[in-house]
Amino acid sequence: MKLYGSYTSPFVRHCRIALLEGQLNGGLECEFIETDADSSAKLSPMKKVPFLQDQQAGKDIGLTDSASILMYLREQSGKEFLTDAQDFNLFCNVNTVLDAAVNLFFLEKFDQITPEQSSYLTRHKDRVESALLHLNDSTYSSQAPFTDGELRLACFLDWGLYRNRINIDGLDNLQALLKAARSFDLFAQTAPPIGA
Ligand SMILES: N[C@@H](CCC(=O)N[C@@H](CS)C(=O)NCC(=O)O)C(=O)O
Repeated sequence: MKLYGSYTSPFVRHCRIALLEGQLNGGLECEFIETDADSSAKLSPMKKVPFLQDQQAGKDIGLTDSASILMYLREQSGKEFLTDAQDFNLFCNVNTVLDAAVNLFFLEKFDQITPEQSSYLTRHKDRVESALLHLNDSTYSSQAPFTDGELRLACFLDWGLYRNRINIDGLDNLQALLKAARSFDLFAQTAPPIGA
């Protein structure tokens, strides 16, 4: 099995955590292959990371979204994935916010387009801000094990701070979750590299 991705993507990070968990608990055999935007454009029809290929034991499985990859990695490790509607809702909401924040990031980085130049990007920016306030209205686990909704949220928060895309000052429940996640060894081991 091969998991392709970058060391900075929050979507990939969540999959890398599930992969490490599977390797520790059940001997999951999967190689992580670092992949840049040029390669992902050639190797995945979605032109995004992560993607996964499994050609072990006569299989020919190609997965091109972090959600299906997580489901597959959890299945292969004998674990459940998103069985609770509220946690699933959290996972979906964080994906919505991440898509908005990642779009804002790439448009600014590659095309120098900012929300000041686009009413739809302003809506994306407002979405990120209102979602953070909303997500702060809940409390989260204070230590591992974390749910997949919580892991996705922690991956988003850490990426948002790493890329200077969010401010969580005063958002105590989000700060508490991030602090707790950072003391979970697999979350710490998958932190984005400084300066990338
Ligand atoms: N829905 C996808 C989103 C993945 C995604 O947006 N990945 C970003 C990196 S953080 C990417 O590869 N972007 C490249 C592009 O947009 O061209 C998933 O969950 O896997």
